[in-house]
Amino acid sequence: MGRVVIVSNRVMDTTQAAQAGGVAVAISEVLQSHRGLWFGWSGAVQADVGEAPTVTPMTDGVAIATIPLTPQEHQGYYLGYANSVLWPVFHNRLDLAQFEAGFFDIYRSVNARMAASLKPLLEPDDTIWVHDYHLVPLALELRAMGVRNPIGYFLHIPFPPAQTFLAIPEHKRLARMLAAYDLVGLQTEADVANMLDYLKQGVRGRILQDGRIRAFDRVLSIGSFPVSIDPKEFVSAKPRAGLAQGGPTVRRIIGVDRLDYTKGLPPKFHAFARFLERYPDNSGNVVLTQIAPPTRESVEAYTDIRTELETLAGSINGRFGELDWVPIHYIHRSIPRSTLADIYRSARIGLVTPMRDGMNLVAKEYVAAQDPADPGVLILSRFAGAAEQLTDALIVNPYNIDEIADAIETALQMDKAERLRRNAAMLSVIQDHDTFAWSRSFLGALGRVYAKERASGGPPSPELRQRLGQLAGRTGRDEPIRSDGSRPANLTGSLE
Ligand code: GDG
Repeated sequence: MGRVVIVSNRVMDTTQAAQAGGVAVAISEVLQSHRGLWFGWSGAVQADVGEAPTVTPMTDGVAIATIPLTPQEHQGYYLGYANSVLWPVFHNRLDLAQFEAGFFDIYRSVNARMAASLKPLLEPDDTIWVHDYHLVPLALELRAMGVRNPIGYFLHIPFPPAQTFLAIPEHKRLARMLAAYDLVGLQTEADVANMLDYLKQGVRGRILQDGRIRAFDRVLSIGSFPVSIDPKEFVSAKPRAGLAQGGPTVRRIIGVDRLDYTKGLPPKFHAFARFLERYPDNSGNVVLTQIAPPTRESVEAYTDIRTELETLAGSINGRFGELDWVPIHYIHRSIPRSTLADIYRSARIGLVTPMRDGMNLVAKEYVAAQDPADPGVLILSRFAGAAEQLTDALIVNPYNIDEIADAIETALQMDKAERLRRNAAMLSVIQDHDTFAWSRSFLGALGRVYAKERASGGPPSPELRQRLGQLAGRTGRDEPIRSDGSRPANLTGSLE
C-alpha cells in the first residue's frame, strides 16, 4: 500500500504532535494512517552538509527524514527569500520586501537539493504533499528528476492580489513552479480568486471548461481548503482561578499571536487604549492579556516590533494604570498548550486583529475553548482567512482603531443569549470542518485531479490507481474543483 509523503520546511516528532497542536495533529494522523514519511530541514545550520538525508523511524511507523542547511543557505533561503520576500509580499507588505540579488537563486538551489535528497526515498505509488511558501519550487525540481507521482501543494499564508504578486521580480518563475503541482490548495476563496486573477493577467493562464487551469505547458487545479483545529482538544478547558489579575470581577481580553508585524499588535494596543479612553467606566475592571512569543528574530523587519510593543504597553499602563490594576498584561514568551486552553476559557473576549493572515487558528481555538453555557465573544479581523468561515464573530477592520474599541465595548455588553447563539454557530462550523476534514478533503481532491490528468496523459499504475481511490474515498463526497473562486472541497506545530 502506498504512502503519503509530507514535505515542509520543518518536521516534527509525530508522537508529540498532540502537544504541539494545530496543523501538526492533522499531518501526524495522515502519516500514521498511511505509513508515511515526513521530509524537511533538520533545523541545523552547518558548513558540512552531505547528500543523504538522516532518516529516523518513529515508534508509530512514521519515518522522519531531514537535511541540514549551510549558513549561506540559511541566510538566502530561509531568512532571505522565504521570510524577507515571500512572507512580506504575500501579506501585502511590499514595503518590507528585500528583493536582494541572489536570494532567489539560493531559494531555488535549496529546493533542488531537497528534491535530490528526497528522490531516492520515494516509492512509485507515493502521494507527495508539499507545504508552504518555503517550498514553491519543489515539484518542478522533482518533475525535472523524472518524478511522476501526484504532487499537491498547500499554501498556509494568503495569496496576494495580482498587482502585488506581479511586483515580485521572479513572479513568472514562481508561477511556472506552482504549475508543476497537480493541485494547489489555498486557505480561502478570496485567495483562490487572487491566484486565478494573477494567472490570467500575469502569465495568460486559461480556465478550461472543467474548471482546471492551463498555464505554461501544464494543467493544474486550484481550490480552497481552510485549515482548522481539532476542537475536541479544547473541550476540557477550565477557567482557572488566579488567571484574571485583580480578582473575580475583572474581565479578561485575550490575544495570542507570534510577535509578527502581520498580526496587528501595535494597533491592537492602541485600540485597547482608545477603549479605555472612550469607556472610562471599565477602568479597573478589564485586562488585556497579550501572549506574544518571539519569532524570526534574525530577520531584520522583526527587530523593531518588540521595542515598539514594549514601549506602547509601558506607556498605556503608565497612563491608565492604578495602584491595584495594570491594564495590559504582556508576555513575550511561549506558554504551555494546556495553559493556553484554560486562558482562552477564562477570557470574556478573544481579540484577533491581524492586518493579514492566511487563516488564524487562534480564532478557532478561542471559540472551541469557550464554556458552551456561558461563552465569551470573538472579535476578528476581516483580513484573517478565518473571517470567511466565522461570520458570527464581531468582524472588525484592524486599521480602524475606533471600530475595534467599540467592538470591545459591544462584546462586554453582549447579553448571554446572543453570546450563546454566536458561539454555537461558530463551533458548529469548526466541528464540521475540523483539521481531519481538512487533510482528507485535500488528499481526496488531489487523488481525483491526478486521476483525471492521467486519464488524458496515460493511466497510473494499478497500485497507484488503487491508492488514489482509497484517498479519494475518504472524503465522503465528490466535489469538483471550480475556477470561479467557489469552493471545490474543503498544520500548528509550526512548519516554519
Ligand atoms: C500560519 C499562518 C495559518 C501561539 N502562541 C503560543 C502557541 N501558539 C499557537 C496557537 C496556534 C498557533 O500557535 C498559531 O497559529 P496561527 O494560525 O494563529 O498563526 P501562524 O503561526 O502565523 O500560522 C496562519 C497557520 O499557518 C496554519 O495554516 O492559520 O494564517 O500564518 O495554534 O495556539 N502555542 C503554545 N504557546 C504559545 O505561547 N503552546
